Amino acid sequence: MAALQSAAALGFTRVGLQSARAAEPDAVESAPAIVIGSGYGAAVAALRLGQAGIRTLVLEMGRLWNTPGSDGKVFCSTAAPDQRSMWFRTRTEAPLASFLWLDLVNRDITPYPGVLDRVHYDAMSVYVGRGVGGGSLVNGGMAVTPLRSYFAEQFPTVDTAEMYGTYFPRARSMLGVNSIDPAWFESTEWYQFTRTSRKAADNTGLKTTFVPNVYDFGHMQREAAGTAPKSALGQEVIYGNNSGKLSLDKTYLASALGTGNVTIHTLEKVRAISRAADGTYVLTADRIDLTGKVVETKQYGCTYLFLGGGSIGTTELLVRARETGTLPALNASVGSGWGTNGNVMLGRANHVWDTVGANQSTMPVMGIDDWANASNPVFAEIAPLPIGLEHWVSLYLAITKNPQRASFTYDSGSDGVRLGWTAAQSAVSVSMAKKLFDRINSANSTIYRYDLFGSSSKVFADDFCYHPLGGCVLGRATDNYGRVKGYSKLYVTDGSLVPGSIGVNPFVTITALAERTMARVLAEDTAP
Ligand code: FAE
Repeated sequence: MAALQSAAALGFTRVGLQSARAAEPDAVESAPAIVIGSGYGAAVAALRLGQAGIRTLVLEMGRLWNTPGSDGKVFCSTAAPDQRSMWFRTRTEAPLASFLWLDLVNRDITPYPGVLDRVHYDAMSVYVGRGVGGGSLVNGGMAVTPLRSYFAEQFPTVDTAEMYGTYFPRARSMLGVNSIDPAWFESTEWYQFTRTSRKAADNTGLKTTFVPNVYDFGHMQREAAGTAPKSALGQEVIYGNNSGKLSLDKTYLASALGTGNVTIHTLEKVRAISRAADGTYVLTADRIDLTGKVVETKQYGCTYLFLGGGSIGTTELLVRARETGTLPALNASVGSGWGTNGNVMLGRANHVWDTVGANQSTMPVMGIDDWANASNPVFAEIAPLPIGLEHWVSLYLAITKNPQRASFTYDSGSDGVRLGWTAAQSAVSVSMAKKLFDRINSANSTIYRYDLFGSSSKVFADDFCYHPLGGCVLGRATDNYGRVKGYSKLYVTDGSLVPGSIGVNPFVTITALAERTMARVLAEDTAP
């Protein structure tokens, strides 16, 4: 974090534009390379550009999360959310809306650039991280490498041997992936909830598997022993972790700033991209203050532009650029091929003797792996519900092989995009999750929980997702390496490249693909 603080102080040169570009503002800040966003794809781009000696500017719409609030902590916990929790809201919008049908979970808050956003479309809302580090600040840290055969199915033009031999190992090592000590897992009260879910899966004849994480399990054991401050064991996760988690600001982005070639501007949202006559890119970005007011509109120029705003951020920028005519040569695939990674959340009620424990770690470490079941492939993460009391709920985030895809369209009224995803498309994920969990309930004589997702007794939360994927799919909107078709020196490096589904939690895949893109681009495109 010290690296981030010192590098954030670095300035940027203002250069005058030539008169040929008189229609544009008379001054821009320019850099050879600009990266939009600071999540996984963006962080990889920034580091590799910086290491190549290319001066690079990162534009991130969220905050740099390094300053403690009045409670001495940078982030707030899920148990006591305040303004730091969510992106400009008057009330939190947690995924679990209720407990015993009561609205005990959400709180009124003051609008502020908080770390978690929930972006609403007509029939789907998407959770994303906001801040330096993007989704890594708010996610559960599950660092899963996809099944090789499914990766090959989703990316038929990508060399899987190279991915599994070079880029996945590189991504895992850079991200600091580690695994829980199985002996500690079996003995600690903090994973009783996982062992209870595993027992239910075992009784059904289903396979469970440990999943690695970027949370430091050594730190977690010290939390349990009382020798480190509690973060994962202190109900911290979706609104940020104050310690323990290797989010991108501690890995890729810290290294990127360490090269001395990378600068990050925060609270700056790029809203338009165009191309100048000389082929360089011109960006328009709104700088906001902590109340959300636009205090300055800036213009940036660059030769190389890397889009890492995430599946919905990048896709919105490119759809708008195509439809408003600022990048008219973008092809028709831009905006399409979007999916939820088949996400559905649900809870089961355990028998009174099958306790889940009042103390639960917020970091998931196990999944039920039924992906090999060709008639109903599902991978279900065993999720925590850490509310500090015994509640007998087993919670899951199911990743189903839902083949449905949707497209984004430009809405000139709002200058935003609409997502064509429908409730019927979510119903496909629900039906797959239900088939698996009906089996589990039947084998264990248990039932679903009806009280967790609002007052409507909804069992399957199918109206939000954590894993937005696609919109600028590799090989369709881009070439086989993320170079955007129709333009040179324009690249996508984030979750937009993944065609709607990858079968497991996606950030390791996004990171590895970005490593592959950067290796190719730096070898072929940036020579003088
Ligand atoms: P992402 O990390 O979303 O970063 C995009 C960044 O760009 C953000 O910081 C934005 O603020 C910024 N941005 C967007 N538009 C603009 C703009 N116009 N101007 C300036 N900045 C902009 O993109 N995945 C896993 O693999 N394991 C997990 O355990 C897991 N748990 C999750 C839990 C939660 C609650 C959530 C929300 C997600 C979870 N995910 C998990 C998903 C994972 O975080 C997500 O796939 C990645 O963060 C996506 O990486 P990208 O690089 O695509």
